[in-house]
Amino acid sequence: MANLGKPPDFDVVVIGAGFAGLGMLRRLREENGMSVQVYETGDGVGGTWYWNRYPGARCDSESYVYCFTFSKELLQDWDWSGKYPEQPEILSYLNHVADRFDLRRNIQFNTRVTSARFLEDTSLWEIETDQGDRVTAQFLITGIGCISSGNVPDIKGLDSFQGEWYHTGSWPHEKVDFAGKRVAVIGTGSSGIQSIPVIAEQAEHLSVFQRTPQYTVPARHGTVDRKFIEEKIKPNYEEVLEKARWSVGGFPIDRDERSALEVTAEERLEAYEAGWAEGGIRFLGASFKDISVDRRANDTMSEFIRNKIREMVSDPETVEKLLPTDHPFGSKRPLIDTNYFDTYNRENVELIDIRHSPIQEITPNGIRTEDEEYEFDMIVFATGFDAMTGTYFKMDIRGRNDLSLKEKWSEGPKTYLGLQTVGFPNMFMITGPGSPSVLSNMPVSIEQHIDWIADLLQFMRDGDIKSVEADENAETAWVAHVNEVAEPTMYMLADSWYLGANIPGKPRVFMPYVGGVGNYRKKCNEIADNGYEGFILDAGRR
Ligand code: NA7
Repeated sequence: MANLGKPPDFDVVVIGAGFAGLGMLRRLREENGMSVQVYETGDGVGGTWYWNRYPGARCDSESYVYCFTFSKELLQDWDWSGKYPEQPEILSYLNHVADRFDLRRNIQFNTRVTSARFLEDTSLWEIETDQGDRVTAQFLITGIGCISSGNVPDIKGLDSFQGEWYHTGSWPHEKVDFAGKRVAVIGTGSSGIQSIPVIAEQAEHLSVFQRTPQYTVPARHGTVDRKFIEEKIKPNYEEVLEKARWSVGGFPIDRDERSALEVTAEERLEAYEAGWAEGGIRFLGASFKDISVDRRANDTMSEFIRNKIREMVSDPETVEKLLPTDHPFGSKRPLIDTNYFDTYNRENVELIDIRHSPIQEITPNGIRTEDEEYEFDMIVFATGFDAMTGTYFKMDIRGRNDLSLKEKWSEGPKTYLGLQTVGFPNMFMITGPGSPSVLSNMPVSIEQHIDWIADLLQFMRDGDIKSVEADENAETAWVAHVNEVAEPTMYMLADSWYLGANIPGKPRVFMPYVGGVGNYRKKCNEIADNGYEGFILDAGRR
């Protein structure tokens, strides 16, 4: 009770200094006039783009929509060099934002939040860090990313390996030299398919250990089309961005509103070929409306990609291993690549199918599968993340009645709108589970949450409201809705990290919201307009 009446150290503590944390800090400090403290584990800003420095790392969103939109000047001033932004350039951009808006003075780097506890007598959060900080704040906001806890699989013998090994998601800041080395890459998700072609060009020999074959689409990456940006984008930025905000995936592209099954085979092929030629998100986003919900429609696209693989890879045995036949296109995270399949035509690259001959152990000299032992100088784990919930569980977050978040979410995350979870008043998650998050162009979803949260905090301040907490019924209904919209989609037909299937023992629950960013934004806005329906606003505490 000692804290009663005492003001908190900060209005808000934000965890993380990636896109979400930087944007939240700026908005709350500059527009709400709040005191904000950000804690960041890394020694610089950037979040995902600080840690994922592996060769070939780049974003799958085209650069002109992978950015903050709060500043017209920033939008006009910043020039991306690539069609897709590459990791070093995104990191430079985020550093530029931090400097330009003087954000660093409220960020404490090299500091990991270890615990956060809701103090019921004062309705404040008490936050502790590994640097010995112990501070209070009225609000706790997580900007910790959805894919930020690396998954190094528990394979027997890793400690005995005498070569170098790395995980793509915590890549060293120093240059990793592949020259003259025999390298293994385990994993063929986004990080694998981006890094494999680059490593293949530098290493003496590269062995790719593949568990699940993938559908991947050429990115058609290159330098940015300046004419397009100067003539079509910059003069119309607000319009372009509005289109992205109300779209399905956060991109300003038009979807083909026809069914893949209502057109002739020739028309379908023509559409797929046109999309393939454009590449990347334009192939994925502009496809027929029923690819993600109708298996027969989906089969047409899945087979189209399989045929492309057959055309691109020359060795028939390798083709067989590469063909994805056990899951439909789009049921795992759609991938876009640069020279991925071509890489298997190189003399120094081999593909090892570990679905049929699983890895048994890592030995001092390499990797032993059921069939064979291979020798390596280096192993690259491109084995993904404990997505959506892993980073939350690394902290001891406790709400009312000392309930831990880990306990509350033991059967899978439960949230209202992916923004709050019952039992944890005054805590908000930016792109939390139950929101479009990873199924969308992240900055669009991040900024929507930032603005929505900041508006609510302002509403509370104006109304002298001390605490806000999602209502139990609202949360239950939202969780049911998230499941209901996911159920008929292709997403339920693969073992993916969206479902937690990549982490042994993790509950199989579809975590992001598949209803589309435009629909989701509309729901959030309506809820706010109705006085924050489904949230309990309490003026009484503190
Ligand atoms: P992903 O997409 O989770 O890919 C991880 C890959 O590693 C995938 O091919 C997995 O096979 C494979 N994997 C995972 N665990 C193992 C074990 N134990 N043994 C062998 N292979 C394994 O992670 P990424 O880093 O590539 O991408 C993450 C996201 O970042 C991406 O989707 C974008 O949003 C950006 P599986 O398919 O599970 O059989």
